[in-house]
Amino acid sequence: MRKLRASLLLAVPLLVSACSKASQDETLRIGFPEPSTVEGKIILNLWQGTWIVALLIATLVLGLLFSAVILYRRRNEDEIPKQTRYNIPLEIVYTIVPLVIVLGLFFFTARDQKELIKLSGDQKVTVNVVGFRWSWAFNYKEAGVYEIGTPALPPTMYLPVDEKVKFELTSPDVIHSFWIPAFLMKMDVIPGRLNAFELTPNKLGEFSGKCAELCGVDHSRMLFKVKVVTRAEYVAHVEELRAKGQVGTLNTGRIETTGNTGCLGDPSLPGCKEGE
Ligand SMILES: [Cu+2]
Repeated sequence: MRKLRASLLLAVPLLVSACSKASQDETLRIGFPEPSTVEGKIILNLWQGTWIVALLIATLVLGLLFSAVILYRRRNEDEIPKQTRYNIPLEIVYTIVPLVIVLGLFFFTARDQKELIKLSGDQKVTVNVVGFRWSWAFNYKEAGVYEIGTPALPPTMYLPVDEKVKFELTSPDVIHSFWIPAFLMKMDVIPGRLNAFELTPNKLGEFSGKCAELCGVDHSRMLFKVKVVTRAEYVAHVEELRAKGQVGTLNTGRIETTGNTGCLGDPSLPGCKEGE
């Protein structure tokens, strides 16, 4: 099945053959970044599978279209084609076939989604992600520390590699959406509701994240970074936050928060001046 998928996807752009291995891989992912989580492969497979179905259908439809254009073209000025009012078997086929395709796509989507949003509760790290106008706070629940950002100083989330993490998403104001493209996963952050999902990052490195829901004027500034590090570096970071006094939990946006969060050098926030 994997070989079939690769060959079908490779067959599409023949120009790929002239390209490097890296760009071939990129073409095979059809725009998706390289998955940096264990679960990312499920999403990538679904994406590629859907493309294969779409390409097969496109080939069939275009093939029928052009063969009809060529085979049944008008051959002289007076020709009137045979008039057909209906063709029951054909109509049954073109009703059933799309139905099977849609149900098939639905089946695989529902199957994978069930797996992806399943909460097993055996995570090593739990991060309560608070999306607020206009940045993010990360409450590391086991460690009892937090990080908070501003539009000018986007926060960085640290995660230990190869350990399952549960993200608990909350918002004190409007709907945001928590998205780390390299993790191939995105979920809405809805006020008054606890959304959650679990992932296991399996590649060391720095990844970018953003808000994926048009939430207001500074939506585009709701950026953050994710650093997937070794367990030792993760622990060191937690201790760093503790040393800075960022202990406890932030449930609301920083604007309503007093104390240690301060203005973090961002004069654009209400009540904040340059140098604060
Ligand atoms: Cu937002």
